[in-house]
Amino acid sequence: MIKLIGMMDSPYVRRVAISLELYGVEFESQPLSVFSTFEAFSRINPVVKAPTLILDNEIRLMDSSLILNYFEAQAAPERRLLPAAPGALANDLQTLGFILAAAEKTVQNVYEHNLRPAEKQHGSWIERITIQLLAACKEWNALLEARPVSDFPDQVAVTSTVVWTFIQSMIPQVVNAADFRKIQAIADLFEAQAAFKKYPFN
Ligand SMILES: N[C@@H](CCC(=O)N[C@@H](CS)C(=O)NCC(=O)O)C(=O)O
Repeated sequence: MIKLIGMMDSPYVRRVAISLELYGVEFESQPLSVFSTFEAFSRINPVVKAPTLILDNEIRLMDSSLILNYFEAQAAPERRLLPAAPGALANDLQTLGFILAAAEKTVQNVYEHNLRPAEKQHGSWIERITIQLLAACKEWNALLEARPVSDFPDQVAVTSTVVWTFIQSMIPQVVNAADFRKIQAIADLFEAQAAFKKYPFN
């Protein structure tokens, strides 16, 4: 059985889990932490990156977008989470790029505050990543506003929802939800769906 290693408090792990559910791919979730269970994680993947996905033939896939590429390529047309037409695909990849940049800047913010001792925190770096994070959220919100409204959970909906829930759980004081109403509305819509409830943020 395919194994997904990593915890659902990671937006990268959670986007893979929910996408696999939507693709109809069976997998076993192994919620190892890259911090508190570093040793156990490193026995599976010495690089200790979540998500790590182990295929039945023991091939280890890393990086959520690479993992999703693999499954998207073999999904039945009605289960695909990305559009096939180049124009629509470019639009969705553009949106995903801004969402994933916001996720990366949020992770950097959390690591800077939680892993680094207060006296070693770098103020101008925090300022820089905050500017980048808010810029990414602004583009992301505008791109969602320009999209047709749908309750079909495609890859933009999945990633937008899990990254927003992550940001609002970790650093709501940095990213004010009231400034990004479209992102919030999409998250409210999809967090209520079964696949998202099956793999909650925790
Ligand atoms: N671009 C990667 C990012 C994955 C990532 O940074 N995961 C974090 C957990 S949220 C991690 O593995 N952190 C431990 C580390 O980087 O050492 C992806 O999309 O999977």
